[in-house]
Amino acid sequence: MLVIYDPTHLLHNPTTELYDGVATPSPETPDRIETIKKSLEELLQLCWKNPDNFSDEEALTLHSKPYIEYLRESSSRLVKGQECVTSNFIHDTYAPISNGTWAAARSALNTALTGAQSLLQGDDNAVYVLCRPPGHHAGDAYMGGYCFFNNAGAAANYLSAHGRVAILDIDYHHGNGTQQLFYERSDVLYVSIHANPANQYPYTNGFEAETGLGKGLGFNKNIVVEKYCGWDIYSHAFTEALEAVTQFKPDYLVVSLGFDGYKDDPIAGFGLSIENFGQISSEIKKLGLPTLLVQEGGYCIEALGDLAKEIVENLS
Ligand code: OKP
Ligand code: ZN
Repeated sequence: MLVIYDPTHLLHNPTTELYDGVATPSPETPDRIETIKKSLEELLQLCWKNPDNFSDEEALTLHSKPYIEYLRESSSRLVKGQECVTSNFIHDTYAPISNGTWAAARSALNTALTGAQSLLQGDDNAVYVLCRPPGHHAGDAYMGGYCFFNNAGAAANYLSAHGRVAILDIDYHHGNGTQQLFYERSDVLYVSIHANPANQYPYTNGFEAETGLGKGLGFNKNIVVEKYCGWDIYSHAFTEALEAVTQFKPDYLVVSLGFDGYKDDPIAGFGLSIENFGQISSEIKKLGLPTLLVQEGGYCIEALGDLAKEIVENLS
């Protein structure tokens, strides 16, 4: 397996998010990716690559001009130590911008697009995009939930010029941004298994009645499970998700890979063990598709390295 990694992510280092108006430490920290990197470096079958530079025109096609300019300017305006979570371009209070945010979010797009390109070139049948900040809550003109640009969405859109693309989102939270970006498209399928939005973030989207619009009707599938549901229930939901992917007959698979379903995740958790993530991974391998793994959430720092290893070892 090939891994794409860029240390530029370190420039985005938020200290606090606003939770119910109160400044709270942010769990979306640089050591998430650094700990996964250290752990994967122990696996000898991996190849590592730094991302290529993609132009703004290539990388930012899914986002609106005013939103892009807002993020670029606000990020450059802030000085060290300053953070900002209020604007017209945010859907919650969980995406703190600081001086390094633009560079880091932009590099995450390069990382995802380099992964997509490597997959197209046939460098490997599975590529791991080890990026942050995550992306699946970012929509065309908004940030939120630690996300600024939609990395998996950009990769899927890039691949869609060469075939049918299925996005399988296994982060604990619904990827409302990804859903929005592809809601009226039939060439990219979005399938997500996530915690019930009636009581879990992002609250506003992710219900099973949301199935797409216009041409996209039938190409958005939300599968809802409850917090701490455990493997018995989760595995059924996962099988249902895989059936939807298979039925679509994609040429490429993009996995929004969140580790926050892990049982000890501090902000989430489906009650899944490290072995369960291995089972998920071997089922994905059985699909036999060129697969791009794009890192999303996962906040249990002590387990992230083992979770990533488990995914890689069962998919290689
Ligand atoms: C991002 B990703 C926690 C309130 C909600 C936002 C969660 C964003 C998750 N105190 N926090 O999908 O992992
Ligand atoms: Zn999540």
